[in-house]
Amino acid sequence: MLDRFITLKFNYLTPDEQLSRSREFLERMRTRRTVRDFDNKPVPFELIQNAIATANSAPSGANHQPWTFCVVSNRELKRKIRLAAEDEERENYQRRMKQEWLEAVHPLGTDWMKPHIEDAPYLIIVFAHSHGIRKDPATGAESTYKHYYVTESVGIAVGMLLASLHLAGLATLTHTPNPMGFLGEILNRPPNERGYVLIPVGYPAEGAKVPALTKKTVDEVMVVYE
Ligand code: IYR
Repeated sequence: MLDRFITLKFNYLTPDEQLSRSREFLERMRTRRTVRDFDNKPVPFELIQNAIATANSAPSGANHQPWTFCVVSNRELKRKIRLAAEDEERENYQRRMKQEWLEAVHPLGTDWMKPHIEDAPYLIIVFAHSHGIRKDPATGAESTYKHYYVTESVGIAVGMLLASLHLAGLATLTHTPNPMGFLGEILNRPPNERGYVLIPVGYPAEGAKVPALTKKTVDEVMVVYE
């Protein structure tokens, strides 16, 4: 961990450069849409790896980086994950969830069927670590240590992951099948890791449709105190 300090290398930009980068980023990010219909066209692996490296550069509580990013392209594993996710979602849509939930998700046009989990060339499944485990190098004995702000840290990292994938010209779906215990079982994750989000990544299917959503304006969400 951090036991020394180095001088920050900070890239001061000219005001023009600041504005143009900021505007360009905004315009690009505004075109991001959650996609639910994927093509099976292959995706260069480096785009996935770079997005995960970007996410891994995110700030995290005590810099513990309490996350694992599982990348699944294997057909049988994708099928298993689809079937398990559909079992949970079928229960959600048909029995488990209240009318208010059904009404809230209705405009998105979703249902329990998740063919995109198999169609997308890659699934990135993010796991959050509830605590850390370290091994004593001398004795090999394992002990646990506490993580801080796990949900916040992983959320920030996932935001950076989605931004990287979008800027790389890829489409994503942030899917949180509830409950997500099956992800840890299928991917054989250790007990301190819990499923956080399942993200199919790829290109949109030809003619893919998205709901005609609008976003709140910046004035609705920003409160300025001068
Ligand atoms: N997880 C379900 C339903 C769903 C819930 C919310 I909250 C969304 O923003 C979108 C969908 C599904 O994926 O179908």
